[in-house]
Amino acid sequence: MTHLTVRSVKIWLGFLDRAAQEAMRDAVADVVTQAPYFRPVTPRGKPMSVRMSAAGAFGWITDARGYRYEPAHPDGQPWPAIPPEILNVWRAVSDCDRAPECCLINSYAGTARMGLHQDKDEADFGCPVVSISLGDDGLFRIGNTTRGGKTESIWLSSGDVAVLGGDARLAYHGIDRIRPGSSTLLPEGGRINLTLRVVT
Ligand code: MD6
Ligand code: FE
Repeated sequence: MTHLTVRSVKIWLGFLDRAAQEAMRDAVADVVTQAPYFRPVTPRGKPMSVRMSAAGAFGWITDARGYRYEPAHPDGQPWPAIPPEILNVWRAVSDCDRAPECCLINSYAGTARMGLHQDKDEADFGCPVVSISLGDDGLFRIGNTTRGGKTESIWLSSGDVAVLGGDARLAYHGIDRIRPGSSTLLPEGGRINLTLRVVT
Protein backbone atom coordinates (compact mmCIF):
# COMPACT_ATOMS: atom_id res chain seq x y z
CA MET A 1 0.00 0.00 0.00
CA THR A 2 1.28 3.44 -0.85
CA HIS A 3 1.25 6.70 1.07
CA LEU A 4 1.63 10.33 0.18
CA THR A 5 3.87 12.74 2.02
CA VAL A 6 2.79 16.27 2.87
CA ARG A 7 5.48 18.26 4.72
CA SER A 8 7.00 15.06 6.14
CA VAL A 9 3.57 13.83 7.31
CA LYS A 10 2.91 10.38 5.87
CA ILE A 11 -0.69 9.94 4.80
CA TRP A 12 -2.12 6.53 3.94
CA LEU A 13 -5.32 7.19 1.99
CA GLY A 14 -7.95 4.50 2.45
CA PHE A 15 -5.83 2.50 4.90
CA LEU A 16 -8.99 0.98 6.41
CA ASP A 17 -11.69 -0.49 4.17
CA ARG A 18 -15.36 -0.02 5.05
CA ALA A 19 -15.59 -3.23 7.11
CA ALA A 20 -12.49 -2.24 9.12
CA GLN A 21 -13.91 1.26 9.65
CA GLU A 22 -17.18 -0.24 10.93
CA ALA A 23 -15.33 -2.53 13.33
CA MET A 24 -13.30 0.41 14.61
CA ARG A 25 -16.40 2.60 14.94
CA ASP A 26 -18.03 -0.10 17.08
CA ALA A 27 -14.89 -0.53 19.20
CA VAL A 28 -14.78 3.25 19.81
CA ALA A 29 -18.50 3.25 20.72
CA ASP A 30 -17.72 0.60 23.33
CA VAL A 31 -14.88 2.71 24.77
CA VAL A 32 -17.06 5.83 25.04
CA THR A 33 -19.80 3.84 26.76
CA GLN A 34 -17.25 3.18 29.52
CA ALA A 35 -15.46 6.56 29.30
CA PRO A 36 -18.09 9.10 28.17
CA TYR A 37 -17.14 12.07 25.98
CA PHE A 38 -16.53 15.30 27.86
CA ARG A 39 -15.85 18.82 26.65
CA PRO A 40 -12.38 19.93 27.75
CA VAL A 41 -11.78 23.53 28.82
CA THR A 42 -8.49 25.26 27.97
CA PRO A 43 -6.32 26.60 30.81
CA ARG A 44 -7.63 30.06 29.81
CA GLY A 45 -11.20 28.88 30.45
CA LYS A 46 -12.43 28.40 26.87
CA PRO A 47 -14.44 25.21 26.20
CA MET A 48 -13.07 23.32 23.19
CA SER A 49 -15.44 22.69 20.28
CA VAL A 50 -14.48 19.01 20.10
CA ARG A 51 -15.56 16.44 22.65
CA MET A 52 -12.92 14.05 23.93
CA SER A 53 -12.38 10.70 25.53
CA ALA A 54 -9.46 8.28 25.56
CA ALA A 55 -8.30 4.70 25.92
CA GLY A 56 -5.04 3.29 27.24
CA ALA A 57 -2.84 3.91 30.27
CA PHE A 58 -3.24 7.68 29.88
CA GLY A 59 -5.72 10.14 28.46
CA TRP A 60 -4.88 13.70 27.51
CA ILE A 61 -6.96 16.32 29.26
CA THR A 62 -7.09 20.06 29.71
CA ASP A 63 -8.78 22.13 32.40
CA ALA A 64 -7.98 25.13 34.61
CA ARG A 65 -4.88 23.25 35.86
CA GLY A 66 -3.41 22.96 32.37
CA TYR A 67 -2.71 20.46 29.61
CA ARG A 68 -1.56 17.02 30.77
CA TYR A 69 -1.88 13.26 30.62
CA GLU A 70 -3.95 11.60 33.34
CA PRO A 71 -4.38 7.90 34.20
CA ALA A 72 -8.12 8.36 34.82
CA HIS A 73 -11.19 9.92 33.20
CA PRO A 74 -12.48 13.09 34.93
CA ASP A 75 -15.12 10.80 36.53
CA GLY A 76 -12.29 8.95 38.36
CA GLN A 77 -12.44 5.68 36.40
CA PRO A 78 -9.32 4.37 34.67
CA TRP A 79 -9.45 4.65 30.87
CA PRO A 80 -10.56 1.50 28.99
CA ALA A 81 -7.90 -0.55 27.20
CA ILE A 82 -6.99 0.42 23.62
CA PRO A 83 -9.01 -1.90 21.33
CA PRO A 84 -6.92 -4.48 19.40
CA GLU A 85 -8.02 -3.23 15.95
CA ILE A 86 -6.59 0.18 16.83
CA LEU A 87 -3.32 -1.34 18.12
CA ASN A 88 -3.00 -3.18 14.80
CA VAL A 89 -2.87 0.13 12.92
CA TRP A 90 -0.05 1.34 15.21
CA ARG A 91 1.91 -1.87 14.57
CA ALA A 92 1.46 -1.51 10.82
CA VAL A 93 2.54 2.11 10.41
CA SER A 94 4.41 3.45 13.47
CA ASP A 95 7.82 1.82 12.92
CA CYS A 96 8.17 2.09 16.71
CA ASP A 97 9.13 -0.65 19.20
CA ARG A 98 7.06 0.75 22.02
CA ALA A 99 3.31 0.24 22.43
CA PRO A 100 1.07 3.30 22.42
CA GLU A 101 0.05 4.44 25.91
CA CYS A 102 -2.76 6.75 24.84
CA CYS A 103 -5.46 6.63 22.22
CA LEU A 104 -7.03 10.07 22.31
CA ILE A 105 -10.55 10.22 20.86
CA ASN A 106 -11.71 13.52 19.35
CA SER A 107 -15.33 13.88 18.24
CA TYR A 108 -16.29 16.70 15.84
CA ALA A 109 -19.87 17.75 15.11
CA GLY A 110 -21.14 20.68 13.05
CA THR A 111 -18.69 23.59 13.23
CA ALA A 112 -16.22 21.94 15.62
CA ARG A 113 -12.56 22.54 14.79
CA MET A 114 -9.09 22.18 16.27
CA GLY A 115 -6.73 25.14 16.19
CA LEU A 116 -3.11 24.81 15.09
CA HIS A 117 -1.10 23.12 17.83
CA GLN A 118 1.91 20.90 18.47
CA ASP A 119 1.65 17.55 20.24
CA LYS A 120 4.41 18.13 22.79
CA ASP A 121 3.10 16.97 26.17
CA GLU A 122 4.81 13.58 25.73
CA ALA A 123 8.15 12.75 27.39
CA ASP A 124 9.67 11.07 24.31
CA PHE A 125 9.35 12.29 20.73
CA GLY A 126 11.13 9.23 19.29
CA CYS A 127 7.87 7.56 18.31
CA PRO A 128 5.38 9.16 15.96
CA VAL A 129 1.80 10.19 16.62
CA VAL A 130 -0.51 8.04 14.48
CA SER A 131 -3.91 9.46 13.56
CA ILE A 132 -6.95 7.58 12.24
CA SER A 133 -9.93 9.39 10.71
CA LEU A 134 -13.49 8.02 10.84
CA GLY A 135 -16.73 9.54 9.54
CA ASP A 136 -17.00 12.93 7.85
CA ASP A 137 -14.07 14.50 5.99
CA GLY A 138 -11.85 16.89 7.94
CA LEU A 139 -9.63 19.62 6.50
CA PHE A 140 -6.20 18.93 8.03
CA ARG A 141 -3.70 21.81 8.00
CA ILE A 142 0.03 21.19 8.41
CA GLY A 143 2.51 23.95 9.17
CA ASN A 144 6.06 24.16 10.48
CA THR A 145 7.77 23.21 13.73
CA THR A 146 7.57 26.87 14.77
CA ARG A 147 4.49 29.11 14.66
CA GLY A 148 3.80 31.03 11.45
CA GLY A 149 4.91 30.58 7.87
CA LYS A 150 3.23 28.70 5.06
CA THR A 151 0.89 25.79 5.67
CA GLU A 152 -0.58 23.08 3.46
CA SER A 153 -4.01 21.51 3.80
CA ILE A 154 -5.46 18.15 2.83
CA TRP A 155 -8.92 16.67 3.31
CA LEU A 156 -8.73 13.50 5.43
CA SER A 157 -11.51 10.99 4.81
CA SER A 158 -12.86 8.04 6.74
CA GLY A 159 -10.26 5.27 6.85
CA ASP A 160 -7.25 7.53 6.19
CA VAL A 161 -4.23 7.24 8.51
CA ALA A 162 -1.71 10.05 9.06
CA VAL A 163 1.68 9.59 10.74
CA LEU A 164 3.49 12.55 12.33
CA GLY A 165 7.01 11.30 12.93
CA GLY A 166 10.58 12.35 12.31
CA ASP A 167 10.72 15.92 11.05
CA ALA A 168 6.92 16.16 11.31
CA ARG A 169 6.65 14.97 14.92
CA LEU A 170 6.55 18.52 16.27
CA ALA A 171 4.89 20.19 13.28
CA TYR A 172 1.97 22.51 13.98
CA HIS A 173 -1.29 21.00 12.71
CA GLY A 174 -5.03 21.37 13.15
CA ILE A 175 -8.47 20.76 11.69
CA ASP A 176 -10.05 23.86 10.12
CA ARG A 177 -13.49 22.34 9.60
CA ILE A 178 -15.33 19.16 8.80
CA ARG A 179 -17.63 18.49 5.85
CA PRO A 180 -20.91 17.49 7.56
CA GLY A 181 -22.81 14.73 5.77
CA SER A 182 -19.84 13.51 3.72
CA SER A 183 -19.78 10.03 5.28
CA THR A 184 -22.41 7.46 6.26
CA LEU A 185 -20.16 5.67 8.79
CA LEU A 186 -21.31 7.32 12.01
CA PRO A 187 -25.02 7.05 12.82
CA GLU A 188 -25.11 10.59 14.24
CA GLY A 189 -22.77 12.00 11.59
CA GLY A 190 -19.66 14.04 12.36
CA ARG A 191 -16.04 13.00 12.52
CA ILE A 192 -14.01 10.95 14.98
CA ASN A 193 -10.23 11.19 15.06
CA LEU A 194 -8.10 8.73 17.01
CA THR A 195 -4.52 9.65 17.86
CA LEU A 196 -2.14 7.06 19.25
CA ARG A 197 0.93 8.13 21.20
CA VAL A 198 3.69 6.97 23.49
CA VAL A 199 3.45 9.26 26.52
CA THR A 200 6.24 8.37 28.99
C1 MD6 B 1 -7.65 15.59 14.14
N1 MD6 B 1 -5.46 15.55 14.93
O1 MD6 B 1 -7.30 15.04 13.10
C2 MD6 B 1 -6.67 16.21 15.07
N2 MD6 B 1 -2.23 15.22 16.29
O2 MD6 B 1 -8.82 15.67 14.45
C3 MD6 B 1 -4.39 15.87 15.63
O3 MD6 B 1 -4.37 16.76 16.45
C4 MD6 B 1 -3.18 15.10 15.39
O4 MD6 B 1 -3.96 14.18 13.35
C5 MD6 B 1 -1.08 14.57 16.13
C6 MD6 B 1 -0.86 13.76 15.05
C7 MD6 B 1 -1.83 13.61 14.10
C8 MD6 B 1 -3.03 14.29 14.26
FE1 FE C 1 -2.48 16.96 17.43
